[in-house]
Amino acid sequence: MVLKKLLTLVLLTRPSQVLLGMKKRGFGKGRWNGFGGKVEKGETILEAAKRELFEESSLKSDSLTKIGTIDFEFVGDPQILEVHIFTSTEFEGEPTESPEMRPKWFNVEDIPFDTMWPDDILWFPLFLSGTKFRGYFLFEGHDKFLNYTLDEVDELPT
Ligand code: 8OG
Repeated sequence: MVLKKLLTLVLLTRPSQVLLGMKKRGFGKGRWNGFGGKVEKGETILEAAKRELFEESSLKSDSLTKIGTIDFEFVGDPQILEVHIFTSTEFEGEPTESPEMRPKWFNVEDIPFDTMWPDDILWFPLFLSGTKFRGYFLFEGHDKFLNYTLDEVDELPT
């Protein structure tokens, strides 16, 4: 049986820049990433994306658009992480440090891929060009993936 855990990830942009946060604790600690986390019982994926964005950055967005979905499998772990990735250029508030994340705007040419999840360098160009995508990565540990698929798609399931 395949166990799936639903997660969200929000990547906000402004012209030529993307907002990332330095993850201060837990899964992915020490890596720059978008804002997100687990979908809780009783909420939709979109509701979870908005909630996690606000909890981790103090920003609110009512216009999140889904840009991609990636399944992550880890060797030896039966649970697959299904990460739903959203983006928006519209949001309210000031990015504010939280116990989980320290936000910072990056120019798109200075995205710190060396201190991000290793798969990100492959799909960020799709996200930055507004191309929807579906991906799968098989990780061994947290620093290396063994194989992957990444496909552009016209539509993404909600
Ligand atoms: O609640 P928690 O912080 O554990 O959620 C994990 C976050 O990390 C969630 O937003 C999904 C995201 N995430 C992964 N794997 C990867 C990955 O390979 N790349 C990026 N950019 N984000 C990831 O779980």
